[in-house]
This record gives sequence, C-alpha cells and structure tokens, in this order.
Amino acid sequence: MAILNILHYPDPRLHKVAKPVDQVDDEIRTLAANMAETMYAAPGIGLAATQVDVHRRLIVVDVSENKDDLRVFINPEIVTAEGAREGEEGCLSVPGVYDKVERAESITVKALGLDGKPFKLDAEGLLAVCIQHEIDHLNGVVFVDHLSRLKQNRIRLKLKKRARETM
Ligand code: GNR
Ligand code: NI
Repeated sequence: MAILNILHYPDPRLHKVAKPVDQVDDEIRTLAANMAETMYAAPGIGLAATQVDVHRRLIVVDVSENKDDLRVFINPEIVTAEGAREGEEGCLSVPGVYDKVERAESITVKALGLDGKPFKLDAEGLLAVCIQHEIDHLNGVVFVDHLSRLKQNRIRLKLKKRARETM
C-alpha cells in the first residue's frame, strides 16, 4: 500500500473530468486500497481519484466514527436526489478552508463495487453530503466552486501564499 500525493487548489488538474472505469481489475483495486490509506492518513472522510491526479471515476468514503466502514464507489451516479440542506464543508485539496455549501438532503447512488457488480445505496446526512462532494471532484468541481467569486479569489490567494511559504 502507499500514501498518494493530494493535489491542492488552485491546481488546474482538479478541474479535469474523470473518465469511467471500463474494467474493475487489480489495478483499480490497488488504486482503491491506496486511496483508502491516503484518506485515513490525512485524515478525511472521503477521497476522489481526481485528488490524487488519477482521472478515473472512483471514490472512497468512510464517515463512521471508528473508521471501520469503508465504501468504494466505481462509476458512481446519483439517480435520485431529494430535499436540500446547508452544511459546513472542508476538503483535503483546500486545507484550512471551511464554508457552507447547499446539497441534496438524501440521495440514491448507483455504482459498481470492487467486485465489479452494480449496487444501489440510499444515503442521507453526512454520507449523502460526502458522496455529492466526491462526485463533484470527478466532474472537476471543488467545493469552493459553489462559493461566491469574492470568496474564491480570497481562498486562491490564501493557498498560493501558503504554498510559497512552505517551499
Ligand atoms: O474530509 C472531508 N471532510 C468533509 C467534511 C464536510 C463535507 C465534505 C467533506 S469531504 C473531505 C475529504 C475530501 O476532500 N474529499 O474530497
Ligand atoms: Ni474534497
């Protein structure tokens, strides 16, 4: 296993649209294991392949308290979305920045598992928020893209400054 490098906003690679996984093979299973290790080490509650510069439609999520409920979604698609909720979000690609984003309250997501078999899952609460946040990443969308232009510019300056200081 390996810890992968996480891209930081405003890296243009975070805006690439990921391509579907055409075959769930050992390469994909290794990527999922390495992404899970990277997510737990960070620590975070989710990670999209886009964040580790792999532009394939694969996300890992674990919103459990004990970090013992890993979920892997390959080619995830939201098939139904209901309600709306506003909640504070953060992102491993935008360290130190937290702000409110509106998301659907409950969703049904369809995906392939690590065995290559399709499944559907109903999700609400933090799990639903996290899945929406991760699918956004696969579409090249970072949570700050949901904020005002003014906030985006401030965040961009702050992270560029911090990147300079830590070189
Ligand atoms: O660790 C994370 N926490 C989080 C909190 C609120 C809403 C979304 C998230 S996802 C984030 C990890 C991450 O950046 N995934 O892409
Ligand atoms: Ni994120």
